[in-house]
Amino acid sequence: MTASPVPLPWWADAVGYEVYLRSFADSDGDGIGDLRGLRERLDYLAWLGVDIVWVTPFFASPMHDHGYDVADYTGVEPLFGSAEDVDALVARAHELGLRVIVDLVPNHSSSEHPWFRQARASRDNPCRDYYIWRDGAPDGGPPNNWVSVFGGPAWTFDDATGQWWLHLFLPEQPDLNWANEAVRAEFDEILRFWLRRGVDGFRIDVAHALVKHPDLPDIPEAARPADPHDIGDAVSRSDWERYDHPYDVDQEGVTEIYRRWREVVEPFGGLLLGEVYLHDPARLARYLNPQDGLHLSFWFKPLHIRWSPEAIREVLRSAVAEVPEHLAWVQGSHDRSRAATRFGGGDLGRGRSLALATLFMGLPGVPFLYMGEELGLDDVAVPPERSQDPIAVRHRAPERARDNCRTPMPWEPVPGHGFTAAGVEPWLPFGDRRPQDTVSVQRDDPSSWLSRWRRLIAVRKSCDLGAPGIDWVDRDGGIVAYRRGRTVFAANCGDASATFALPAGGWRPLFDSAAPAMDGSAGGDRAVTGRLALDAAQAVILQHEG
Ligand code: TEU
Repeated sequence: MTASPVPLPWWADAVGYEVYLRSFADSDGDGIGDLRGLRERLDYLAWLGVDIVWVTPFFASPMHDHGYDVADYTGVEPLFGSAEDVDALVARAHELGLRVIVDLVPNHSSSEHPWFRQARASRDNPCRDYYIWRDGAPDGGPPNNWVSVFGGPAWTFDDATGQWWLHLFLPEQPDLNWANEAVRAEFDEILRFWLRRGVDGFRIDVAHALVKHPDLPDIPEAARPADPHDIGDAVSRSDWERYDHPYDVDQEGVTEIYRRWREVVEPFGGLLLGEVYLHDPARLARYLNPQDGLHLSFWFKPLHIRWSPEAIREVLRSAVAEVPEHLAWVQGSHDRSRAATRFGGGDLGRGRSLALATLFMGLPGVPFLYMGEELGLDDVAVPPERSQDPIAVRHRAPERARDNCRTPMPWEPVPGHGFTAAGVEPWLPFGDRRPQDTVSVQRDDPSSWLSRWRRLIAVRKSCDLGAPGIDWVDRDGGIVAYRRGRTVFAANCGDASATFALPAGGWRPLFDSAAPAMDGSAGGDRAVTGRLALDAAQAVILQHEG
């Protein structure tokens, strides 16, 4: 008798899509995207071919960090809609075969959460220990030298109770104390609440930071050698990057929380996808134990590299080697400059972004798109007077502002861009989007970026990715390529045309990033053998014949 195979989880061959809710679709004409707007656009996502829709936070919030400051984990922010709108969203998504994952923010709450209000009321309030309070240093300064990710000290003094509270982000985002069992119990119930409402899982905000070293020691200045592949942008010159972080993030014990959550989500078949923002794949792997860890984590290194074959080879290979099967592959997010812009801007950047996506598609794990990536959208240069991001507004660091990648989706070439009603000023400007940037124009054009991305996703679905393991078949030079079972994925990540040797046999093109229409790849759909030539930024998927 042979053992029956372990069934694959529902996300095994999925493609994910991040919806930055404020900027996706505005149904009520207030200039801010909302849940009903998203529901009305779900058909588009189904048509595009994605399976998982990650929706950024829609919970009650004073919006100091645009919803990543949650004042009620089970209440819906009226700006985005109602609990019924969430139900309707999930129901419609499921009708279309889409899964919805919600954005859980467990590292910190809003300072307006009732827990924090009570915690602040007195030192002996039962909620005091939900947060991290300390006396100041002997000189009257903060308890230690920790810094906020957004800049400045990670501590704020509370006049009323004479102690400091810890916040790795804004002062309005006090860090929860995960050493407290009561906090753990609260979150078990929050997870169950949303699972019972029908959501399919969670994206877990700053999943690597929940546990802090109990002694809160000072952190040392960064001693890392410069990473030759790092993009070297404003982010890498921030307060946060000036330090190493041995005590404030990625502590022993954080994975215990996810072990507990696995038990909570398992009866519902829920997905746990961590925002584990660590650039060391070996550290990341610790969160992804198949038995009791997170099911998936994003791998963010591709958002921090310069465009070069060496950098791409390194970020893909190092992660695949350490964490097969459990990575969510991303090249964009609502926190970073858009991929097309980072990779050179305009058609150059768009082509490179599509080439990288082609490489993502055959790797073990789940590729995710950031809203608008499929249109090849560049950043919008949001003028300083329109800045919304607290990094720009509070910390006066416009060069690090995240607004440029968060502007509204251009759906149609009409006033309001199909995002909002004509004449409504959206919360962030549309910028100078052209008709050919919009969904409706690209949808009708088989040679558009959107059409190519859609074909790419369809090809991923059609090829057999069941084969375990991948073989890197590139040698050197500009081409990055690997073979998975009967399929080869290859991209020219260099600046000039290049050729590479295909593995033995005939190879039939399934996808060609440079081809304007289906099946019109460089070699037609005839099988190719021997050496294959690819232009700079051209990417292909080929299947072995026979
Ligand atoms: O971002 C997390 C974040 O900023 C960190 O992971 C950071 O990039 C890293 O530690 C630097 O090394 C999430 C959300 O995506 C973002 O929009 C929120 O502002 C933030 O958390 C706070 O909730």
